[in-house]
Amino acid sequence: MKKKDNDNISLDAIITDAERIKIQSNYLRGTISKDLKNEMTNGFIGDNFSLIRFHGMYQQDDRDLRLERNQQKLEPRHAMMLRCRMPGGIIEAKKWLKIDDFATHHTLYKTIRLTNRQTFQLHGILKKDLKNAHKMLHDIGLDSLATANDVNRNVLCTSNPMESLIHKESYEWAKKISEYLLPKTKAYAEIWLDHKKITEIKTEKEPILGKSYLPRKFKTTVVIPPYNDVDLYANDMNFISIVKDNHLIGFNVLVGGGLSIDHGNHMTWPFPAVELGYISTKNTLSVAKAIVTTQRDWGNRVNRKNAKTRYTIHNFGLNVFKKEVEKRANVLFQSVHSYHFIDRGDRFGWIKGIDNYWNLTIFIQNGRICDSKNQLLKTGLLKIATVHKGNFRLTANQNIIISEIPLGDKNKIEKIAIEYGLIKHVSNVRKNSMACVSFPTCPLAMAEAERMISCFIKKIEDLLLKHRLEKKSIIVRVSGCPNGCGRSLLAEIGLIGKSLGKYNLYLGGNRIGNRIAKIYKENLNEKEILIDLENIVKMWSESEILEEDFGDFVIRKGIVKEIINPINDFWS
Ligand code: SRM
Ligand code: SF4
Repeated sequence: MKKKDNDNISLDAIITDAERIKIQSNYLRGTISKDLKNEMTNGFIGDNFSLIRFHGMYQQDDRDLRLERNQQKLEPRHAMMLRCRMPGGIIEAKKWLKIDDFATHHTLYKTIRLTNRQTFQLHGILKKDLKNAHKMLHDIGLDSLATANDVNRNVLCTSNPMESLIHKESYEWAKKISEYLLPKTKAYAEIWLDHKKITEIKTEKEPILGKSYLPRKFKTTVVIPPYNDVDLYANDMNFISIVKDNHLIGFNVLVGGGLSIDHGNHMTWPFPAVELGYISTKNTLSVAKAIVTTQRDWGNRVNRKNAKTRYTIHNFGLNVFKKEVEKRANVLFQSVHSYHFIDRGDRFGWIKGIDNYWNLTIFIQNGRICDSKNQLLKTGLLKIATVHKGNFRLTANQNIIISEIPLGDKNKIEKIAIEYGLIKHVSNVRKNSMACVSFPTCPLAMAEAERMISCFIKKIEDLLLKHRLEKKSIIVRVSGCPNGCGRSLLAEIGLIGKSLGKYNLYLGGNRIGNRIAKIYKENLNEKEILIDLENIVKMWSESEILEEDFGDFVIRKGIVKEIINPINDFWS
């Protein structure tokens, strides 16, 4: 008889260390508490290095300092990145004061980084300050549970300040799904909030995730057409809001999106999420549970490169996957209701909601909130947070919306925004740009992303100006490695880092975000990329079709081949 050690897997089947760590973690506790007291190192040791991720932290070191410290025979400068959980990206403005204060006084970089999953990260927290970081979050009703590792991550929801009533209903679902799929272990509260002593816990259960949690990270969105500003096609599980008589009646459910690849590894491929069918809202949680548990039980636990939902669907077939979900949820999917998307970008400047409140969307270059000589972004947002009674909404494009501003406060907020340089002219191409964090904190970075994109976009702006296309927009995205956090494979121009200063250039994503970009050339430096882009942009400026988007143009002209089925077309 094989020994069963957990809800989903037998010990002899455990091949990867990642699986062993989860199973032996005592529901994510490991020895993190003990490790926290170890003053010999600023890092975490053994399994705890991975386990702290389930609690929303990554151990990192500053890669700019690595060599120097190594030469001095010093330990790398370990510090943690903490990622908050914030479904739909909404936070009361007054809570920002504490986040800003913590970032300023207790992190090495003194910045706040908005991510493309509607939350923020604090980089550079020393081990000794970690508990205070969690307590700070707890004091303002937040946490960082399940923002990393093999669980359902921060649930996204279209930012959409205009359709405020539908947004409210959809947002409530994003929160419900997030709570429902959270790990139920008390480990987070015990370790970080001192709720009780950690003892041997025999009775704890993870009814949805199981003791071995999910095979891999899992990502969920709730989307309100026609704005795909959450990039739903990159996510494992998606609920597209269907509205009748101004009320949310149900969702079209799409599954199996994901973007990461391995350079040269044809067993990995990106895939846009595909339709399962329509469900009414009352079935939302049972369908969410059925999808997650099917992926939990059927997902690949041997090879993490093929462990995400898209590979499970590929291995079993979409119909088999769908039937299993229907069986587990006791629901039959109906045909999808019609929906269409027009764009993925944020709508900058002032927008009035149908609730008569005003919303101000502010562009943040790649989500980094800091003060610079041109713009006092961090101070400006802090000033707004001190007077604004409504919310901040973080967008999945790494921007921020000052939302729910009553007419009477509009001038006051605008005055601050202008005074601190928060409102300024930004070109369309810049507004639609995105870069992942990459150097110096990301351990997986192969090339610069965040630190190069602003100058790179300036060069694209110049190029567009030269060809009288300065009002045009192109979605340009950069990722420092093929994990593709900057969602480059859904860009019209996507760069993916290969090595320092070198990128693979991908072209041909579309505006609504459901077409994967195709490789154009490999291993180019910035100069070479710009020479190629100049030629293509020139052709675009001479195009016989005036309003054609750049991504559609490169495909129509055969500059890259359209990817119809990524499994066959991506590497061919
Ligand atoms: Fe990501 C790993 C940053 C969105 C695919 N990602 C990482 C880590 C944690 C590196 C690591 O494992 O040590 C990066 C931390 C860098 C740092 O210093 O902060 C990192 N990912 C980010 C963020 C901050 C990029 C950003 O600039 O906004 C995004 C955080 C989102 C959040 O709040 O949760 C982020 N990552 C994404 C996305 C885009 C998305 O989710 O819409 C993707 C591609 C979509 C997908 O999942 O397919 C993405 N990140 C990855 C992967 C590849 C996963 C895979 O399927 O193989 C890794 C590596 C891994 O998990 O092994 C990764
Ligand atoms: Fe790091 Fe690569 Fe993700 Fe960029 S794409 S943040 S370099 S893991």
